[in-house]
Order: sequence, then structure tokens, then C-alpha cells
Amino acid sequence: MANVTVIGTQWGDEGKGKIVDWLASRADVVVRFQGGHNAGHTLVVDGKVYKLSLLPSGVVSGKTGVIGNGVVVDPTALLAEIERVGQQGLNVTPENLWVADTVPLILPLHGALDRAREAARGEHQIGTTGRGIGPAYEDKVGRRAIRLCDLREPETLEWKVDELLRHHNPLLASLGQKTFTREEVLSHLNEVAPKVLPYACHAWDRLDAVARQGRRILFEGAQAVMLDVDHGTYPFVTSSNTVAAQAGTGSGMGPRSTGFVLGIAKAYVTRVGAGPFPTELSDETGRRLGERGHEFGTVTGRPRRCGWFDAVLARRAVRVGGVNGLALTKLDVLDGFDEVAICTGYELDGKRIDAFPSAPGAQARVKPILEFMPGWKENTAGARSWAELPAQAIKYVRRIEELTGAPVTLLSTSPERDDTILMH
Ligand code: 2SA
Ligand code: MG
Repeated sequence: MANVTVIGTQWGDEGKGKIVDWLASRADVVVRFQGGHNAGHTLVVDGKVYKLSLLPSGVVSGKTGVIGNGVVVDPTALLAEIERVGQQGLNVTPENLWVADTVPLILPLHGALDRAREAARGEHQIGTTGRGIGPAYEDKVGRRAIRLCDLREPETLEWKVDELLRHHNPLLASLGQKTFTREEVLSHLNEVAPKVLPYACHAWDRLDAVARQGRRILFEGAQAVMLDVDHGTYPFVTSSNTVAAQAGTGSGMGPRSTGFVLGIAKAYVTRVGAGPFPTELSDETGRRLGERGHEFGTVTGRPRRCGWFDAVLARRAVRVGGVNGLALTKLDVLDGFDEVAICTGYELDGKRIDAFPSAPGAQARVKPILEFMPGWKENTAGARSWAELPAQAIKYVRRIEELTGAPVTLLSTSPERDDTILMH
């Protein structure tokens, strides 16, 4: 099976962009299957930095990019990103970008509702990216979303916009927000329609043809398993399924199309936004991880919370995510620490537990049980072979394999494409 699916195993920002870019050179088509422009993928190629949000990372290596039906698309954000990467010399056209015409659209009212709700939540904020992702997925499941294909039919748009506003305006008004008029929404849609419709197609049909020709598909996940709406730290999650099984559903392919599932894990853990984080370090060590790892959100610039590697959550992500092998990233950020630690279990109300609890109160109360190991003084940044790694770093990687039950198949030692070690 030549297809590969890449998913995050923590709370996002594990370095999926770089790994996807590395794998894209070996694939023919790169597919996004969930999320939207809440994702942020940073790619560094020949010293040039590309920040992608909605476009599949494959566009950087000149591959065909697909935005599958499982994604929610803000047409304005999509057009702006195409324009932005165009200025960096990447030419995105309907030939190399296929967008499923069934994607639900994110409209300005979704962003407004997302931000207003967050403000109203007070201390129970989720810390969303404010991009309207949650409200757009709600509309999809609520069967009132405006989809890309609807832009082809002005008469359909009219009744669908009425239906949409019947739902949203009372909500916005109840939160003290400005409501939207039918004309406002219609004129926005009519303005973007001619610019985005050229990309719209039956993506599932084209992907099916790609598969039949024996060409290789790379599925690019966004966010991560711990942000999955079913398997993550609910309600502090995103509004889509981020596990590998979604690659099929979100692109219109069968469950066996995912191929090898590569789970990306940072050598420590970060999280942006609120929610439980058992191994979080609110001390000097946490600050040092954030500084050395340049831990700021790609999309929103928010500083990320940092902590030790959590093997209990990683093991769970491996199992529910369907992970066959791990790619471990940012090992070099741990260079120079006297000691490094891995979480091997939790303590809840004085008792040892081996699984992360499901309810928010218990999730917030668990304390990590840490296993400390000696660190390494040598520099692992830029290492390109196993032999270049210090013995203690190898032990650390082996311990992660043991505890998570998954082999580390790739090791990334810097943001550069070629600083990647293939392990097995
Ligand atoms: P949303 O906006 O509804 O999806 O937010 C819900 C939760 O999901 C988290 N989330 C993310 N976590 C990490 N990285 C994400 N993408 C950007 C990046 C984030 C940024 O890659 O850097 O730039 O700030 C991402 N997208 C969503 C979010 O923090 C909420 O906890
Ligand atoms: Mg990111």
C-alpha cells in the first residue's frame, strides 16, 4: 500500500507540515480531509518559510492539492492564501488545486458567532482560533450549511440564506452582536463565487481515478487526536474528527485507502488554547521549552503551553488514531537538559490510574507520574543519521517506543526538509 496518512497525536503543532512536505515528494496528490483555516503548517524549504493554513502542504513541492469534503472552507481565506503563496512563487490553479464542491462554507457570521460565544464563556473558554470552525461544522450537521456547489445556483442560495439567517440572527442578537441581512450575505457569496467556483469539482471521483491508476495519495491531517471531537479532551477540542479514519470519510474514499498511518509526536508536548494538560510545566523548564522550540501559534501567534512527553496520551492516540508508526519531531529542543521526563501514568485523588479520565473535572485534577532520565549535552539539531545521535537521546526514543507501543519510523531534527532520519 503506497498511500500514507499523517495525523497529529498530541494537541497539534507536532510538526506535521514539515513531515507532510517531506513525504509529498514521494506522493502524487496531497489531500486535506478535515478542519479548515484554523490549521497552521510551517514549511521551511531551502531557507524559505511558507506558512500554510488551508492549502494542502503538497502545493509547496508542486503536487496536486485536494481539499476534501470533510474540510470547512472560508472562501475569502482560501483566495487570500492562494494570493499570498503566489507572491512567494507558488502558482495555485484549478489544475493543481481540486476543491470538493460539497465543502460547507465558512461565512463572516460564523467567525462572529465563534468569537462572541468565546467571550460569553468567560473562564470556561475553549480558546478557539476564532475562525468560525465550530459554527460552520454545526451548520453542516444541522443541514443548513451553504456549500460550495450552491454558489452555482442563485435561486438555491436565496432560500438557503434565509434558512441560515433564521438560525443565526437570533443567536447573534442574544449575544449582543450585529445581525446580518439577506442582501449582505448574498452579495458576499455572489462576489466570491466566480473566484472560487473554478476550483470546485467532484474531488472523490478524481481521487478514485488517481487510486485506480496506482498513483500515490498522501492524506494530510490537521490539529490532532487529542483535539478530535470524539476522542479528544472534550469540550476543549476542535469540531471535526482528526483520527486517520476520517481521511476516508473526509475525502470520499473507502476505509482501506488510508494506507500507512504516521502519527506525528513532538519529543515534548505543547498545547494552545484552554483545556487539560497533565504534564504542563508552568515553571522555568516550561519557559525554556517554549523559547528553544519557538512555540507560538502559526495562525494566531498565541504562545503555546509546554510540558513533558505524555506517553499515556500518546499510547491512546496511537490506538484510537490507527497509528502504524510515529514520527518524532523537535528532539533537538531537549538538547542540553540535565534531565528529561516522560509521563507514564497519573494520580487521581491519591490513586494511581493508567488511563486518562473522560470527564472534565477529573481530567483537570490528574497529576502526572513522571519517569526521569539523564539528558544529553550533545547537539542533535541537524543530525541526519541514527549514528549521529547521543546514546541518551537514543534511549529516550526507545523508551517512547516501548511506552506508546508504536515504532518511531521517522525522526526530525530541524525544520529543514532534509534533516530527517528514516529509522526502520
Ligand atoms: P477551533 O478554532 O474551534 O478549531 O479551536 C478549538 C480548539 O482546537 C485548537 N486548535 C489548534 N491547536 C493547535 N494548533 C492549531 N492551529 C494553529 C497552529 C493555531 C494557532 O497550527 O499553530 O495559530 O494558534 C489549532 N487549531 C485549532 C484550539 O486551540 C482550541 O483548543
Ligand atoms: Mg500548527
